[in-house]
Amino acid sequence: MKTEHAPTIRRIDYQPLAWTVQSVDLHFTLDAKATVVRNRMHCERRGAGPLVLMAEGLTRVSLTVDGVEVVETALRETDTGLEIDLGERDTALVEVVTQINPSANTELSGLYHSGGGLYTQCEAEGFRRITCFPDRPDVMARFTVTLEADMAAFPVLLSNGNLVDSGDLDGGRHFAIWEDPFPKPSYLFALVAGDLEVLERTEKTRSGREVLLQVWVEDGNLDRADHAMDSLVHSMRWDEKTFGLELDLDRYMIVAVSDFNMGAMENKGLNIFNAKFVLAKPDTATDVDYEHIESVVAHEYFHNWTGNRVTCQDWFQLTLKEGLTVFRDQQFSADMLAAAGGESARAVKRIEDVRVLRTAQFPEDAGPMAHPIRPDQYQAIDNFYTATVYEKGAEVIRMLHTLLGAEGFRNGMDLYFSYHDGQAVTCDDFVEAMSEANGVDLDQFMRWYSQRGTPRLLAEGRYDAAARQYTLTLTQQRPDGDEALHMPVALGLIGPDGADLPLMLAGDTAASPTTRVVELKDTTTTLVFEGVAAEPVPSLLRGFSAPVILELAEDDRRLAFRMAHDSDPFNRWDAAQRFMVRVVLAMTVDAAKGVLPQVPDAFITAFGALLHNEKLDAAYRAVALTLPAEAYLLEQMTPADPVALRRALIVLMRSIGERLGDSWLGLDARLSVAGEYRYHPTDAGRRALRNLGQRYLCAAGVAKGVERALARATGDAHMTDRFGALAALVHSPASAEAATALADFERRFAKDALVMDKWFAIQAGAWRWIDSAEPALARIEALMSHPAFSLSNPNKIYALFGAYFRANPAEFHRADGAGYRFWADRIRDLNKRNPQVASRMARVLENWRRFTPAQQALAREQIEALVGEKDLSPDVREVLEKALGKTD
Ligand code: B3K
Ligand code: ZN
Repeated sequence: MKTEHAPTIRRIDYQPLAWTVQSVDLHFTLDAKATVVRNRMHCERRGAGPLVLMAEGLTRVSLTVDGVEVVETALRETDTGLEIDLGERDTALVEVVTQINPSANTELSGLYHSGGGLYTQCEAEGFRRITCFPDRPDVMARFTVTLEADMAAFPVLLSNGNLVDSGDLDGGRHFAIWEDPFPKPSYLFALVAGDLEVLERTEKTRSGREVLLQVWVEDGNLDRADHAMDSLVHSMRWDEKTFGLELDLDRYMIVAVSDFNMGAMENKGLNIFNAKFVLAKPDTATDVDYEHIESVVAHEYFHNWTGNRVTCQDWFQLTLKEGLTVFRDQQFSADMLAAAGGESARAVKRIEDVRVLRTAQFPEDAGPMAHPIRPDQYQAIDNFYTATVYEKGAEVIRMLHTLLGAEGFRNGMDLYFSYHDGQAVTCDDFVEAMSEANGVDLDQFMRWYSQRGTPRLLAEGRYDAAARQYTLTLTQQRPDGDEALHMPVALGLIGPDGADLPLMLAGDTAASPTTRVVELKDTTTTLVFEGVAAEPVPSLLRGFSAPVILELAEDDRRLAFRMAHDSDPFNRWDAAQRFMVRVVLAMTVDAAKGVLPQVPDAFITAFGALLHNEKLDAAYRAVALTLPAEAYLLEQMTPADPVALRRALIVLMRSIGERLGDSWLGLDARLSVAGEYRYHPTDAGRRALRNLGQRYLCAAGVAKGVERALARATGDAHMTDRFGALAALVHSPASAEAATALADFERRFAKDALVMDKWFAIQAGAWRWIDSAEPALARIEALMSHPAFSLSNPNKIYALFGAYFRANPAEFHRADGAGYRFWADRIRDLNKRNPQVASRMARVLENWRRFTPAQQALAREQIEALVGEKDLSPDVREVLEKALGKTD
């Protein structure tokens, strides 16, 4: 592990390398403890200078150039690897042999051992932990890979591309040779060796080519692979239809592995997945798991074009592939949902995506890690796989889609591929293709790539009855005083009867439809709507057309009106969220003063009206009646006081459960879904609303609700119902029933690692509904010695520690600072094992300055103690120093 203070890498310093690699032959003699890698690179000169190879933690066995050992004088060891002076040559065959120990690789970057098998993770800089190589995305080479291993230990041998040969060797060994026909950067290299089972399907691509699709899983999991396979086929079809993009290989493989740092990885033709985003069957996976699997499978598949065929010049351009691919997977999921569940299901998807943006990205963009979607500098690139690069990046692409229209966007994509297929390019190249294909100037739009912080949009409306005019003034406010942004604002005006008004701006010859997209380019824009017969209620930023914070003064009456009438389903949901935020914040002020918070009648009435509106789909009602996430609410408080917020939320949830108890109980019976479980948005929506109702009923301690939840949690329900009921009990004062349900769940699933992750997470996130309840921290400390828990498995870390730090703010930010001390101990330990995971966990306290002075002092003490330690990984150090304001 590198322990030095890492240097800052800057975007403006980008230089192409003097040497590139045309083709590479890799030969692996695989072994869990001592794998030997022989790497033959055919290198070609592109400019003046030595051959630069990156290397990390490798034992080098030999190094030759054109068959001759490299003399010491031609070799320079550097902080990141080595440089070889190749004299006057223009081409060179460089061969390097290294030895590595996959079992000792606890960082899970490079080649590592998991559950008896060997797996790789190379993005961003893992390949240099396998062999010496110019490990940068702008070096694209053709790979041939030979894998050789013991047949009994590693019966399956996989790598990128097509299998060209395989066979037996002496001594119970065997080999496989894989050839990837497409040049690729080293971060897309992958290999898998293990005892795996496969689900296979052959499909024809749109042009009639037959392709073999495979989902590889550990022994015993074959009955959980169908949904991933279906999702893959749907993704293929969608990309053919929407973007004319076809699978370019004869074989496409997905492999599920239990130990994995993130969600999944788009290695060319050999995607490696965290098992939780592959494995599902009704008894073990919830509707939400099914939904996530579909979108992650799609995301990795879509990378094959946006990321693999056209990749990034350097890691600063990460959003080029990530923002675009997230946008593509969001559109795919929305289309899939709409095809099965109608347009309302599409709106629900948009709402979920914006919820993620607001809870994860907005706080990031307001804290010490704030960065533009294309950052200008970093110390550890793994710290920049962020919500900003991914989710805000996707919003930026979505704005292009809105500004150019679906057809214009498609034309831009076509042009992008026609110019850049097979290249490593920049975000400018992408936006230029969009601009050229549409004859639209997007220079100002590029500012989205360089400004950090969430812009605010201040809106003010004025109605002039005599002139029948409505004047709307929209003012952009940018955090760093940056220049004005180019953004689309979709808006409508709602008449007093609740119906949208036709929109007519000065200069229009005819009224436009009821939602109109206005392009803002200036700091202030004034719009004058003509012929407005009565004072309208504005509905702004429909569909969340730009990633900004909209500030518009609306009283309770207006919010209730929009909750009832806004024709834009996103804004209708948003009106409910705004009402909830206002109510919760007012209640929190009382809670902080020790006054018992009161829930206003007007709120319960508006909430109940949505609940009772049978014209709205169940899925939509479920999202509309879900309270905003605590992380999002804390963002609206200064100082943030999680304990007072929690007190307010407990009162609010109880009150919703009590005052609407009969309605929830009635719905519970009406929403039951008959027949076998199927993953379908309509069914899932009914289950979601029923589970939400259960949460409110149990929170209020409604006896019938608790009884039903206990029966469901311990009966023979599928996982969506079982877990929904368990969650309702754990998040309630019914502690005896919760304990019974938790014990039942543990008994059933003790051997099922993925299901046990849910069991750990629900307990780590448990609120204290009654004073006598055990604090979450005590429970977590006890669970660390549970036989199903493991400190070397990232999913377990995220389940037990991540859920506590992120999803349980009131318990984590305890007044005695015990939560922070626990956090610091976990970071110390994880830093040694797995810096990427440690750094993700370290980030949970980056916004420590937002909390009360007493909490700030306690948090600062722990952060400073950690920063003072000398063996901190660059990943963790960068995060903590930024948190303290030591680097920018
Ligand atoms: N591209 C990978 C992320 C790799 C993260 C490396 N620390 C997964 C994805 O976005 O599809
Ligand atoms: Zn991605």
